[in-house]
Amino acid sequence: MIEKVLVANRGEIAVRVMRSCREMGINSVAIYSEADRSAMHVRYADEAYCVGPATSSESYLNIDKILEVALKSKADAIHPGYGFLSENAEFAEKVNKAGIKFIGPSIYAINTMGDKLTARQLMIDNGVPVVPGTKENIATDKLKSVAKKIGYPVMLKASAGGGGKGMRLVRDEKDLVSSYEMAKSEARSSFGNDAVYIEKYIEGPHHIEFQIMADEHGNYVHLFERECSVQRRHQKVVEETPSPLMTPELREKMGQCAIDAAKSVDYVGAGTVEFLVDNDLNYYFLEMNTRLQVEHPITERVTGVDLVKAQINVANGLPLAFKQEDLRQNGHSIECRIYAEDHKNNFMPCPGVVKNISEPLGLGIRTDGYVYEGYEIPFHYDPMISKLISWAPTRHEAIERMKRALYEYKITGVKTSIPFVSQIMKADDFVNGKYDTHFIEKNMDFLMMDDDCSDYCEDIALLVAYLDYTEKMDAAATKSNVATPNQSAWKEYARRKNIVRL
Ligand code: MV4
Repeated sequence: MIEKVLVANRGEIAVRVMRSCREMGINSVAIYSEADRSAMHVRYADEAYCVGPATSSESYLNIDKILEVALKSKADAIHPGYGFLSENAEFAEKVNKAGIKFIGPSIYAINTMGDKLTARQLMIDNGVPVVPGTKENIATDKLKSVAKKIGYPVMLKASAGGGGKGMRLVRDEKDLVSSYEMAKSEARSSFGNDAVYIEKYIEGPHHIEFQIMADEHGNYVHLFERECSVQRRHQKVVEETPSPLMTPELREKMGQCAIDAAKSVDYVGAGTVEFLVDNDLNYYFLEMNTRLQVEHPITERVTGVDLVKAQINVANGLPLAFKQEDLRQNGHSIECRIYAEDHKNNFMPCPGVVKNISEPLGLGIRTDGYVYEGYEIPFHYDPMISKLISWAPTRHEAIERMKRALYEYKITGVKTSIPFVSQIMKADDFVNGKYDTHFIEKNMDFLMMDDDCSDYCEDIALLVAYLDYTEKMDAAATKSNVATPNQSAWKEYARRKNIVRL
């Protein structure tokens, strides 16, 4: 039985994983970079070890160093979280070879799903629908005839890509060859694999994914869908479950396809099968993510399943504690990702020191975060600082509750996407559940129209505090000749009066 887990990650997900470990009586080991000495996951863990300098490639991606720490600390399992080494087959293999359990699927599953052409072929063989297109790396001389047969617009995709990398949309034959050359060279330089294939382009698609869970005894379940169409440049911003587009019949069919996809690689653990869904509710396999996802909490909220606990139980060789017929979607859950970024300045990341933070609480609210007052968000890593998750019996109430929680959420010192996601909750297309992957670009003007004044309100509050203070001091001075107040005195006064806490 697993008694100590090394969490090979940082930020909110490292804390999230350790929380379940603590509930299970499992000790947690943190690893951290030199920039993360005072990070929350280091404080939360039972033990912590530095694995190198701030740069990810030298710390959170340093396989040999992480293994050395795992052996030294006598961890019996490693949880990779998401990102970093979570879908790195070489890492999983080295972990297993060191006699440590990798909390995730087999090397074979990671490799097969990591190569999009191999995965596509496997889906075809297993009756899972894929977007019409080619099954192999397309050669230059066949390019035009194949594209013509599929019909424009078409999409060129790198086999080693995924998540939007190495992708080109081609609307006209005249752009085909140049786009193909670009996709190929991008794939070669980014992935060291220049295999490219062609698909029919699906207009205005939805991104809907299914959570699946499997054990080592051949049991498979899906934990329903997540609607992830609110994206910007392939970065998810808001996710919800159930999907407003879903019908019970479609859910049943897509859920079964997700299970078939997982079975085709003998999948074990938690995984996610992504689909594109068009406006006629045709659905196509896109890719399978062989890890826990950022947006897993909304699934946890509607199903009542702790996915990290389930992952650890599966890694212990236990059978799944639930069957498909035990699972229900209870109510509605929404997640807003909170980034330290300035959406008014081209979504520029805004690392820096968090001055004040007060997180929302109350019925139906969960925050998964890791920043605290005085914490300096390092610029070396992803700018996502927390996830705000709402739950309510209905979608309408879940949106109202999310708006309430976003109103309560106050962070000063760094700019955050709180005002931006607040506008998403108020956008008609979102409220009506009528949105696809083009939602953000279509609604950009409205989404920028927030009433956030944190830019200047803090300064104004300080001025008011100063005026208030000097007025009182002047009144006192006329009586007793006291000198004009110094800076630190009126700042202190403002702080005591809570005027800077916006
Ligand atoms: C597509 C597509 C339309 N047609 N494939 C983007 C991420 C990568 N995993 C696949 N992506 C897409 N593939 C065909 N044949 C549109 C997208 C796409 C997209 C997909 C999911 C979520 C957001 C998206 C935003 C732009 C494009």
